[in-house]
Amino acid sequence: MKTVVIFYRKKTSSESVNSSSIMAGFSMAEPICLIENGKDGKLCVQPKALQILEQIGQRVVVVAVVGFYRTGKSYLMNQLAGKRNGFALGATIQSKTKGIWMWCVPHPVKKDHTLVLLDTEGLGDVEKGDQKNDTWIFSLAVLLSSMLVYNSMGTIDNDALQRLHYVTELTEHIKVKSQQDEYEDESTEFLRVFPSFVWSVRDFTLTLEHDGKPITADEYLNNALKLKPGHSKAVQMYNMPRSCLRNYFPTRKCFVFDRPARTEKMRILDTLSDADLDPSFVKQVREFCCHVFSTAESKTLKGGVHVTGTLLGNLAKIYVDAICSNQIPCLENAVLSLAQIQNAKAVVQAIDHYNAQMAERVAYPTESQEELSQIHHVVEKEALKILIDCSFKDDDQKYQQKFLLSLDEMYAGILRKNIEESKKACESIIKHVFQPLEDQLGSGRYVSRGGYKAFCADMQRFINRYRSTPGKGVQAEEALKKYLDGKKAFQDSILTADQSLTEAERQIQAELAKAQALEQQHRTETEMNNMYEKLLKDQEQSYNEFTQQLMQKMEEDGQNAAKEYDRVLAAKLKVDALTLNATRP
Ligand SMILES: Nc1nc2c(ncn2[C@@H]2O[C@H](COP(=O)(O)OP(=O)(O)OP(=O)(O)O)[C@@H](O)[C@H]2O)c(=O)[nH]1
Ligand SMILES: [Mg+2]
Repeated sequence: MKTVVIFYRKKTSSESVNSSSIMAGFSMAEPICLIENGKDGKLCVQPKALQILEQIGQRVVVVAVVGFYRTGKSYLMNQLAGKRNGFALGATIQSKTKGIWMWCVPHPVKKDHTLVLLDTEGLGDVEKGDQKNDTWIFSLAVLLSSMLVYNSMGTIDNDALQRLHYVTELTEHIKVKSQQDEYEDESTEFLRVFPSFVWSVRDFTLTLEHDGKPITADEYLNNALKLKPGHSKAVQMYNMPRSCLRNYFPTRKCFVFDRPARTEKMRILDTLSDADLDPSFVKQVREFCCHVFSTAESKTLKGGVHVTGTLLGNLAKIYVDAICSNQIPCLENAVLSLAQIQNAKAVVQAIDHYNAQMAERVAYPTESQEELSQIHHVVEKEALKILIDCSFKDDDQKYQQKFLLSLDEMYAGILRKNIEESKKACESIIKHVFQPLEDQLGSGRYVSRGGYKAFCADMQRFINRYRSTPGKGVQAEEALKKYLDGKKAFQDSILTADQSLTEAERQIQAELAKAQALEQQHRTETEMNNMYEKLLKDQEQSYNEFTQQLMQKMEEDGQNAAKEYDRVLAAKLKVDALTLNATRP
């Protein structure tokens, strides 16, 4: 069982304490290049695309299309975006799309998700010369997507499957762990993170029948993936891509498409409306889109961590950086690097939110400590939510601790400011309220017979007026005490000079003045104690809030991990069952 360790620094003295950053979905008017495949053969993530992804705080469903060049991939992706134009099509025989292009649109079904469409460079272009990047493009599409659409022309025959050798090379181009145990079964790990698989067969001209009986497109695909018994080299060659597809992509679907239009219209396909297209093609495209929208899941990392647009951008960068430095992208390392980048960002976001909101909501000086504490708790709760929602895999709670320490410092600064502002406000109110008393003192009116009584009466009247004046803040009694202490010498000399009083009366008045000074001292202490008590309660409340949010997050993480476990288990069972069936004579 995992032990929950909660780091929280207890504060020592008075010094001590709109999820706006979770941005909504993003709709791009047109696609842009995410990963450039340069002429020098270097892959490079485009900063502009990263900037766009950075702004997407929503979870993403990532659909990537891969396949041979000039097979209508870009056209199909445009259909998913609900547009005729977008990803550029080419009407010539030369390949069009280069690198990996991205189009982020609001998900048409999952309202709080963004649909990220990735259109990739066609594989197998002989003109390109260097085929090395084909494998990387294929691997990146697998690594970044939650649904992979493999697009091909004609039929799913042995030729088509042999051309899909990229899938057999995936294990050479993707590492699960930084230090691989040689006996460990990688395919389970692949199941965790690999996308679901859709094979789209274009210009399909056959009839979906098997032994005279109609079959579905899925059955057509599964029949094509049947393994041959035996162990000869030829059988192994035959079985290899089929086994890989079965093992890595147990969730498979197949769609066949008729030719969209007559030859003369094909060159202007992107200008044609549905009415100009073959109705069966239009229907097939609709069914394909419905399937993608309803079944493509949001992209997750190991442990069921949901990927946002921001994370997706970082993920692309981490993988491409690894490839560029001649390393094999490693799933484990990617998650660790991603967590570091993301968690550091989450701390900054949470701190920024706290600072900005406190600046906006606190009117200095607050009337009471209670008022300031309440605002602090509301904002602190929001900031904690940002931190906890935006961070993941902070296993040693390094980032949470960092945030809590900053929060302590920020709140301490706010408390100091509130005290300072209160002092200033009190001084100004005292100056205004006690001005008539100061005038009388200046004129010497109280130095007379009966002057002491008049002084005391005036003083009490002004004290009452001061106490009922709002806007003084947390230092009201302290500031008053300071003022009254300053007047003590005047009060004594007025008392001494008042000839109307007998010695006994003077004694009584002196005792009374002492008692009043003591009462003021008591008020000041109470004011300070109340503030400290409130601050202690603040700490307790903060601690409880943090614990509660953390526990909730751990519960959610646990649920996500359990869901992932169930999904992987189901997928593994499916693979095993299909393998058993496939090898049956
Ligand atoms: N025969 C046929 N042509 C299509 C189909 N869909 C699109 N096209 C046409 O085929 C040409 C290439 O389409 P694209 O969508 O650019 O193909 P692509 O696979 O993205 O091509 P690359 O980016 O070069 O790999 C264009 O003229 C399209 O209009 C289809 O289903 N069948
Ligand atoms: Mg294309």
